[in-house]
Amino acid sequence: HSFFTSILNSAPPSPTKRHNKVTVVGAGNVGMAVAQTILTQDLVDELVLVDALPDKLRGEMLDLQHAAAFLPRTKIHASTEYSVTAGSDLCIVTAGARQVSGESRLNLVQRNVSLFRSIIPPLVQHSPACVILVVSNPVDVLTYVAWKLSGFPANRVIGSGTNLDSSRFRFLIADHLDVNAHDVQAYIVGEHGDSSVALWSSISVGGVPVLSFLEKQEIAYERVTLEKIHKAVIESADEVIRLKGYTSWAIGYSVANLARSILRDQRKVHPVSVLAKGFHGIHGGKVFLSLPSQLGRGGVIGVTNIHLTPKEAQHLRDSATAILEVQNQLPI
Ligand code: 6V0
Repeated sequence: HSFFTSILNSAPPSPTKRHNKVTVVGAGNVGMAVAQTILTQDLVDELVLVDALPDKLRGEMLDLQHAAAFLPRTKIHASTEYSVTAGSDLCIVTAGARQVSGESRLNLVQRNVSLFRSIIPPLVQHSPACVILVVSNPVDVLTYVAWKLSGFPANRVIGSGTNLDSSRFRFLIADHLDVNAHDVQAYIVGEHGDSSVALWSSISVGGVPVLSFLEKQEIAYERVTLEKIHKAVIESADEVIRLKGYTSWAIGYSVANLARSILRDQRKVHPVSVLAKGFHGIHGGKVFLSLPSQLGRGGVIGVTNIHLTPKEAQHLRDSATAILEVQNQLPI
């Protein structure tokens, strides 16, 4: 029995639309914010949740499935077993020990490396052609760890990096100037963390380069304001964690935005963590950090040839050194 009667004598042709499947590992605050943002944006046909806690996982799956009447049609699965992830186009890793207030992201690393040993190999086994997007912190080091454990080419392993920091930066500049954050172009690159680098020369509002505008108007004090804004960006994760215990909405939207660029082959430029060896004088070790990169179906298409002042390039190399110091202590 069927509710519908076919108007054809034979079975209808199967749809030719590309089938998108995304896996989110870690059904915690961040994973669920990512999952629900992806669902509302109609990005995927199948969404898979994986976590180590079966009850929490099933609860989250049912809660999302019960919203089916209000959401674009998406098949939602959840399991502690990785076989359910088979054939994913994109695997987003948010599992991890959470950063506690006052703890630096780099301190989290040892706790999360061993987790990754149980997560990355099965993901790769079941989805050998996927793009891996790492969100767990410290994101730059863990993106390197995921790359090493996966054996994937570097274009298919990406860290969410400073995509979120740049969004916070754009919001604060927009708020300060009372303009729309969409019209603010501004990049934070380098480490997602204390040593991140604000590219002052990249800031423009509605196509007007902000620094040269301020210089021409001789508004010197604004430079100090912008520096304060960068400091506020660095401190903002800690502030949210102190106030509500974790961060979730902004990282959820930020990661869904990356997922859209990848799955829909948008070729948009995002500051994300990529293999940075050879860029801007970064030598001496394979390090992942954020650089404005073009994203599409295959992952990273290329890194933008941004112009850095000698000071900015030095800050970027310092950021690379800070990440490498931690990385070099890892048994990987
Ligand atoms: P959370 O709410 O504690 O969720 C973590 C989830 O991971 C839990 O549900 C765990 O059960 C699960 N988990 C633990 N071990 C495993 C395992 N072996 N396999 C599968 N699942 C497992 O943490 P929250 O969601 O708040 O944060 C997750 C990670 O994201 C942390 O490392 C954060 O520091 C990081 N963030 C990264 C951001 C970024 O910009 N890159 C931003 C915010 C948080």
